[in-house]
Amino acid sequence: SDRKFRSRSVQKPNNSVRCGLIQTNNQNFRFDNRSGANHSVPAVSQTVLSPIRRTGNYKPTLWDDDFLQSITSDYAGKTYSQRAEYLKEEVKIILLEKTNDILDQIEIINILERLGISYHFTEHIDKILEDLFNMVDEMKFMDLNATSLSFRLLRQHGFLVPQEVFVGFMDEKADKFKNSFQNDVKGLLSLYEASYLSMEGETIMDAARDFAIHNLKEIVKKQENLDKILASEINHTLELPLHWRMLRLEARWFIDVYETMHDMNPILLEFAKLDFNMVQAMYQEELKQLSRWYTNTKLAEKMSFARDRLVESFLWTIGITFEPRFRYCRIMSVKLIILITIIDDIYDVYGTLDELELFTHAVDRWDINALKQLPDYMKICFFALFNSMNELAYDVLKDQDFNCISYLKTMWAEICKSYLLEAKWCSRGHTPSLNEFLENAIVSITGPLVLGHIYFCITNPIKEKALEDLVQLPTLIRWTSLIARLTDDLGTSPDEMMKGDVAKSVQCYMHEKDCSEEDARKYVNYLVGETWKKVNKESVMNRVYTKDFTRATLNYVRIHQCMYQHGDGHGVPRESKDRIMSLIMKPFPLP
Ligand code: 0FV
Ligand code: MN
Ligand code: MN
Ligand code: MN
Ligand code: MN
Repeated sequence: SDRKFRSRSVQKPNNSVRCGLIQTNNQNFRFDNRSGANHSVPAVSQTVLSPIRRTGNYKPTLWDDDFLQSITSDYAGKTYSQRAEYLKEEVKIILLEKTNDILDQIEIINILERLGISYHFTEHIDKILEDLFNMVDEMKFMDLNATSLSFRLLRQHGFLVPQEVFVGFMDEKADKFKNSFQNDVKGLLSLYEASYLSMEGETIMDAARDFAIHNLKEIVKKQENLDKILASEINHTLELPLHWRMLRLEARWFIDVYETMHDMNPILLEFAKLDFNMVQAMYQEELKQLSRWYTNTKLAEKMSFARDRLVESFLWTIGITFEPRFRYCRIMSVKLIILITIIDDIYDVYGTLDELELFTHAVDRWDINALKQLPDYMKICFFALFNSMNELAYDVLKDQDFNCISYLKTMWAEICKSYLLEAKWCSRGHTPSLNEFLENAIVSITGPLVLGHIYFCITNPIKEKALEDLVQLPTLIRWTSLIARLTDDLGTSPDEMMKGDVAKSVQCYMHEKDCSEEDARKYVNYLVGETWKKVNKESVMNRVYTKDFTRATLNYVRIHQCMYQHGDGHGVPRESKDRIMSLIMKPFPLP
């Protein structure tokens, strides 16, 4: 009955290491072999003791400091800013003056968003979408593409347009879409993308998704003369819909697609490429600055057992906030993610249970005097954590006369407690029920910490109401953290099980239901889809947070789905190499 659980233990010879330690003086220490030459047994306090430690066997980074400092870009500085300003004005004229019909404006807004340049025109776009929302009754009478596109854009921008705008495309009972639309490729693609903006209980939207997926698959399969670009567009989005995609990477991909479209506008294309290159040059500067900081901390050198992932950490932060104005947020969040990565490895791989108790306690006290109780390798880490959090708190205090250190401290204490609980489960070989696991794992995924941290980085003025909400693990953060956890587990648990980590969502579900790994993965994927519906509702309904913050929470989910799309993009350097090259290193060639 416990087949999977047993096979888990068999695969992982290391799993029992923590339990097998000899207890001396309440420390998980054993006598090191090297001390075997001593004939008398020395007092425990002065012995060379060394715990048995596990290894993550992580691959070294692909991006060392010398390489990062050597990057140069033609698009840094002011060389191209005049051309960019000119193009930006031209795009504005296309959007506002040359296009009179609102549906044509919607099409352009869609292109601007997909090209990654809509952030230059947010006020104009919001105004147009407001006008569109005022004609929501007419949406029933548009064509399938226009209705779907309008629906998606409105919901993405926080307008609560009802699913009933689609009834005109369905049979009388409104339970199935009419067969007359089954070959409308453009309409189906738009309907498919729109269906990912659905909320729980919206059966019309469920029917829309089924109908679109089924027919798009048929079209790819049957139409031999289907346009190659269209076919690759369909396959691309069937793998992961637009609403779930990391914005920058999707823009990078779409710019190439757009270039080949027959109705492509060269002004839009040139502005998209130029802007991409200029933003990329800013990323490179940020990365150089961060690499200097990182090298100076000696964290990678001192923590050689842990993942050394500066550039990957930077990729996460581009996923969460990509716009140039969020530079400060990216810088501070990279530091945070590096610390999370190292501390996670301490709890999952390197530390002994007793050390982990000490570290958890030290973080809870948030007292630099706690350092003297910690083993040496933890001293560096705790100090770096202390400094980085204090740096953020200092900046917030300086700018806003508000001291947020107690919030940061509490969030970190919660993380360490959730990490410790997982380490204890792991050492006992305990596999909790999926719900018991997830209640803790939505904290241990660090969503509440990362998003709370980001709240302080991007919010000015900080609002008492939002803060009260934030500390209570509000639904927006619960659901986004849940998807993050589930996608992390889908991508990383195969390796984690080999290394003897605690059972993750997939394994907990297998254990609980006594089902195959394949079925468990299917169920976890299903949960991802259902939870997105809750996120969609939250992001439209909540009035507590700023648009910037709400967007960051959705982007936080998207970057998880990106990093774990084909495996472990954070732990395995080659998994993210192409993404890093195309987003951070390689500009678009321009004439
Ligand atoms: C966790 O990896 C980890 F370090 C991540 C996700 C990078 C940090 C990124 C953000 C916090 C945005 P791992 O799969 O080892 O995490 P678990 O929780 O499964 O040990
Ligand atoms: Mn881990
Ligand atoms: Mn962990
Ligand atoms: Mn059990
Ligand atoms: Mn993981």
